[in-house]
Amino acid sequence: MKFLSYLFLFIFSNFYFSADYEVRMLNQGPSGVMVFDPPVLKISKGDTVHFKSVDMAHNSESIGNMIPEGGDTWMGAMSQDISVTLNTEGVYVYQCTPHLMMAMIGVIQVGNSNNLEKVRAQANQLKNSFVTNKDRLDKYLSEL
Ligand SMILES: [Cu+2]
Repeated sequence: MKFLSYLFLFIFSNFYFSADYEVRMLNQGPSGVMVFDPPVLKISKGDTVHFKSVDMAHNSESIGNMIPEGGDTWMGAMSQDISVTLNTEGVYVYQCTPHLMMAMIGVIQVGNSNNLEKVRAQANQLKNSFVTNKDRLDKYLSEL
């Protein structure tokens, strides 16, 4: 009986404390053309983000030097959903690989933003690869 109540507590606390978020990959969304929606998320350690392939020919891929040290990386296939559970705190920037030129990027803050200065410095580099929506990344980072 005691075991069962521990088991229940364990399952319940997992269920209760980790949340799920959905980010849609869109040709056109509330914040513009070729966007992740919502583009900026603030979540807790251990939460899961589900990237949904709503429109075709998008993916979600973490950007190597724009995640916290030791953070999980991911690389979704084209036109496929991908779910990512983030267990390392910090700021993560990710891209849609074929639409990086159009600044199809997104930002997730997991817990605290300890690496934000590093990410900002890298953002100045990344912006060079944008042809349109050049101010998007700054705008997203300012929302953290
Ligand atoms: Cu895309």
